[in-house]
Amino acid sequence: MNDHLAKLLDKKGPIKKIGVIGMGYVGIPAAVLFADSDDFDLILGFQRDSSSSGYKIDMLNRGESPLKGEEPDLEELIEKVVKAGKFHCTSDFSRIAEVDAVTLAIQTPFSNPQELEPDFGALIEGVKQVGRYLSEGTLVVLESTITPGTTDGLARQILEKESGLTAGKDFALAHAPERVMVGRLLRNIREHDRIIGGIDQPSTDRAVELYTPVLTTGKVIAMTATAAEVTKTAENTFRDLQIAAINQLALYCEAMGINVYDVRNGVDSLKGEGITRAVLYPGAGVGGHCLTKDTYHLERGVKISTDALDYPAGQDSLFVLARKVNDFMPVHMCHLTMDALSRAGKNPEGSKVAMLGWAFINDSDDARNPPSEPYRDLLLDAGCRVEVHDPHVMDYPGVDISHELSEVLRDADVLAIMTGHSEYFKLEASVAKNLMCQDHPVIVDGRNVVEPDNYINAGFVYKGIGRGDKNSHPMQ
Ligand code: SAJ
Repeated sequence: MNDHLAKLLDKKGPIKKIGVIGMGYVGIPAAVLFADSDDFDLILGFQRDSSSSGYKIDMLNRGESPLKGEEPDLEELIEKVVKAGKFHCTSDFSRIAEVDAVTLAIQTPFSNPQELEPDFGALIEGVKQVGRYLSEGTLVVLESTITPGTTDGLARQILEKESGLTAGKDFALAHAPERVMVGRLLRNIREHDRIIGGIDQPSTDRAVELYTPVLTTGKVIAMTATAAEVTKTAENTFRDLQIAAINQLALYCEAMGINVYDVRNGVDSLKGEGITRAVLYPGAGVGGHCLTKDTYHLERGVKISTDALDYPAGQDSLFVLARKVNDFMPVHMCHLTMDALSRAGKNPEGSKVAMLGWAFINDSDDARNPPSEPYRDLLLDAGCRVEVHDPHVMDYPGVDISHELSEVLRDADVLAIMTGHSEYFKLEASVAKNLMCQDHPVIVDGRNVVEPDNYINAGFVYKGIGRGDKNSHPMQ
């Protein structure tokens, strides 16, 4: 089979026309970087003409970027390749028949965040479209983050069923996971090493041919398709694990009455050949669209594996336990809040909590799966009144988000910092105390934003994640 495919690809010659499906944060920069390469003649960006995102088609064909936020050089590059006739966006998926290679960059959001089950619906629809118009000798590449086993399993089955062709014989199939971050899309594609995994060697080689021209400092790291899927999910699983390790240590330090940041600095000081310690930062929780789901992609992948998993059998893996530690942190924030209210002689019922920060990450408006949401839910369950401030998030379903910090702080019993937005580092204890207008207001610092003594000396009841050295301070 491989020989047949290798001969077919050889006969077809170098990749000249590429299709990119999904004109989003991943697809648009990928498409215009392909278009900017002299190795390729034409890039077609495929976008469903739906009510929610069909507007992107005309915008892109006018050389404009439909993406929000600052993306250095992206708008200029779109305009350049459109003017040069190297890139065109279309909703006519039948034109997939024209291309030598097609990549799919379609989001796999949660269908149910509580169940952490991904919704592969849009991706499956995209794969079906490719299958319908797939021609012999074409390379198909999945860029979305997917459960290990999907490329060589579900995607392969759909493509073969829809096209009547055989993967690894009539067409090449690979996975090349995206590793882009908002604000640095073009730079990440050019400079990050690119994991590329085919279902067989000819597929891997063909995918390496596709991506090599857009890499500047990034290198190709070739492997099998399933290894590529595991790499992508594991790199985020490992980050989540590292964060869980320091969160667990922060809870230990609170219990032992010491400062986790002293310990962190100490552990981090151990450096030298090969003795690294990836000590990250404790906080009020882990949100976002990557770390909250990729562990469960990996877990599902190993569950459908063929050989028996030797450990763990029937209990949480280390990785799932890490997820549970990180998901406990908003609960811990609530415990700290309740303890502090009790020290201040207040009943949670009716107490006003000023929540500072809704976004899942500092100085961003990205509010996907924010730890602030479970924290707020717990406060409401305890009978608290909650007002939320965030300088960047404009709106969020079911939550009023204020942009007036002084209004949110006014007459509040508790000031709780959930996101480390730069604005909060400038807040003075005296200003907060005057606005809160309490003898002993409470501050719960979830992101190590404030200097504890500034607030303790101003009469606050202070609680901070990992601050066992301060959390039982004498009242001023
Ligand atoms: N967080 C901590 N402590 C830390 C670091 C992060 O509590 O030391 C929390 C953040 O507050 C946030 C969550 O974890 O709630 C996720 O933060 P993140 O910095 O990992 O940001 P993400 O979720 O956008 O992760 C993305 C990932 N990139 C891709 O999937 C392409 C991840 O692989 C990158 O490592 C990460 O960006 C990055 O380093 O910027």
